[in-house]
Amino acid sequence: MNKTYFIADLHLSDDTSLINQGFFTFLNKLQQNAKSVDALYILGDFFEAWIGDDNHTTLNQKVAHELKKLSQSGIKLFFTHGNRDFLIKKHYAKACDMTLLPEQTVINLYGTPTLICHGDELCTDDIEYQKFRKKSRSWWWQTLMLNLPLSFRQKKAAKIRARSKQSKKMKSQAIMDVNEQTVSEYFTKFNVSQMIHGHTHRPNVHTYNNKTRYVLGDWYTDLWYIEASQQGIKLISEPL
Ligand SMILES: [Mn+2]
Repeated sequence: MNKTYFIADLHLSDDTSLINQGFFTFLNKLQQNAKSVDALYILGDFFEAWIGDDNHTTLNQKVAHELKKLSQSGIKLFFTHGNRDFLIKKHYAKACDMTLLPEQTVINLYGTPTLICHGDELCTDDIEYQKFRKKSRSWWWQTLMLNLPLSFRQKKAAKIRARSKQSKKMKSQAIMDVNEQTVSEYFTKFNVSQMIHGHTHRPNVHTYNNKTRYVLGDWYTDLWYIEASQQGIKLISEPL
């Protein structure tokens, strides 16, 4: 029986060796079952930060190497940007042998049209964030950022990381949940009865009449993934 997998919010970085290792182990398991795995979808915030495809770190290159290996074993790879790694571009995607998806994509998941997205676009109660999101996804902002010297971007990222390390606990709680009105609008707009996303770090399965919304969890203490097949969808967590 063929399966499709979904993950999000791993927040990989040089400071997360346990998660990084857990991810490579996860990939290994998929690869061992490659014949029965159709695809892996990474729904954003895969990396804790991304400052440009020209920032070749040991971790970034190892991840690309492992993903490419997975792809070569016949598993299709897809990537939806998160609010932390939206600057991943074609160059890195090519190194990983993965397809970059638009921010919202409807896929045919074993016969059921399913909307997949990172999920930050559903958190419309956070007006400040939505303003930043709009700006940071525009071509002019991205061109401006990516044309800054790499060393400058690295210094800036290091500063942000130092600051966020101090407030890690507060930060993960501070992410707002989705706005249910927006969720309802997305179901209608994309004409789907099924939705899969991450971002909120509130893993759960929500049902509304005949519609279902699956929320992936982050990988801070356990790994979370969705396994979909003809039989249905399972939200699964395992210790890292
Ligand atoms: Mn996010």
